[in-house]
Amino acid sequence: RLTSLQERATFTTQPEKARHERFIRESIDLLLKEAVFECSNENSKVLEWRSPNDLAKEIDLKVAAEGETHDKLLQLLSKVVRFSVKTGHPHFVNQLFSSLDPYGLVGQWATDALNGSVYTYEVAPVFTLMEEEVLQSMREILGWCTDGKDEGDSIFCPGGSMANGYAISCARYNAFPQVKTQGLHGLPRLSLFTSEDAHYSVCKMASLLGLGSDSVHLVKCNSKGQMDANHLEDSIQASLNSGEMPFMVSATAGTTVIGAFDPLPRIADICDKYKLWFHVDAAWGGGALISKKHRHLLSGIERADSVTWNPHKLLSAPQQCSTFHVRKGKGTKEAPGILSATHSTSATYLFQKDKFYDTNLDTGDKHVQCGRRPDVMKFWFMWKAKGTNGLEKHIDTVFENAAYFTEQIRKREGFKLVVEEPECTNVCFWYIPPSLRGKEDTDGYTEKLHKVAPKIKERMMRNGTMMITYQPQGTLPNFFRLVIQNSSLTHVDMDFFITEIERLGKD
Ligand code: ABU
Repeated sequence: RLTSLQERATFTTQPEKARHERFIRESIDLLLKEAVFECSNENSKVLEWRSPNDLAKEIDLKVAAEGETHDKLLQLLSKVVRFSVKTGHPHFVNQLFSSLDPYGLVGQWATDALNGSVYTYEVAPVFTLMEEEVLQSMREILGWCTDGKDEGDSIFCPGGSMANGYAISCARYNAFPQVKTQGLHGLPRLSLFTSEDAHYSVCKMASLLGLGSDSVHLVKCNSKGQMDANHLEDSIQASLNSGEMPFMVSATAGTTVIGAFDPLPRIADICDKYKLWFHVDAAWGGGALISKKHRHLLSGIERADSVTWNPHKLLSAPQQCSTFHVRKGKGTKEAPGILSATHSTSATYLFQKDKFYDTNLDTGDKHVQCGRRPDVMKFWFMWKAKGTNGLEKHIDTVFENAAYFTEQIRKREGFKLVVEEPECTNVCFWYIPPSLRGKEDTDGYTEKLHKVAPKIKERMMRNGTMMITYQPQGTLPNFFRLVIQNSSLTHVDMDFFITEIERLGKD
């Protein structure tokens, strides 16, 4: 039963309350059956494809002056589920997120049931302390808390792109604190560096922050997709020689497509030498830090000034769960810590300093958002349920499955790896259909190969049997990227992916 207090707050008359309660229970039953349990069954479809025109005919999407009945709403809910992509399905390996963690889901539903916003302790006491606990534990895993000292600070962000934007904002403030009040007027022409395979958000955020995407110098990658540290240093020198003022390097730990880890210790040395802010975008690869076996991939991250890390990716927390961390950094007396110093405006209607509790717990002012969903709850609940050991087991399982899949396609006729030894759990490969095999040296081969992955993807989506993404990169023709991030998958699933691609591309 809903408590009478909740009923009073949410609903009006007594019969209305009962009707609403029944509706909520029926909706939840429907969602549990159709969106949670049925679609994690491998015999169900990943999606039921419809063209946009046909889809618009299937679901009455129009909003109108009069409301719908509960029966009609339940029918609509069922259709929304039916025609949505089932990202919890074991054969959805299309994106850097997948699966539906049971504890994460309950945490997510608790978040929605409580409908909170985290900016002050007074409206979000539990979530405020929960954020502090989870973020501090993440900083410990980053290797930033030595001898019991933790000078770092962290926030939850609406996505990894925004987290990278926070990094640019903090780095720029660190170099030129006057930017907060005076903007870019009077500053030298600033420049920053990231690899050509880094996430596009670095350029996007440089534009948003008024630096312009031309201020981002793209450093070459080696054949494994890792930033070439020699080219980084050459680029910094060239930028200095042209009169620019370099202020930051954004390295990547787990690139979006290839899954490469940049050489963090080398990049840290270069940042020390030129006094540049060292950011690591570990949105994708950060989860590997939890594993004793795989954390070496991020060795050097303990020297970073800031880190982006998305638990909704490799750690499979529900969408969205993104975090941004700063190791330490200058603040001011009024705004201690660089996140506060860079972003606070001290709105007096929300962040009154004469409250009866410790107002350092009113953490909202260091964010650029005002209202903010408590994304911490689902991750905290998962972490509590599984423990760090359970999270580690998850990471080890997804890496083991990726290694198995890689080994299978390495020796299978018709498959060719883009990178021989993938570092993360994204495995990139070409499928060469029988009609193209042995024709590698003929005219038009690359153009024909470029068309294979889109065609197979189309067949796959029309069949609804699996979803895997493809992309070109640089001069490489379209290739598949399989992302393994769901630890309930087994070798049987890995074998299925291979035979299904062969079935769909047998011509
Ligand atoms: N940062 C979002 C990555 C999207 C994807 O490639 O799955």
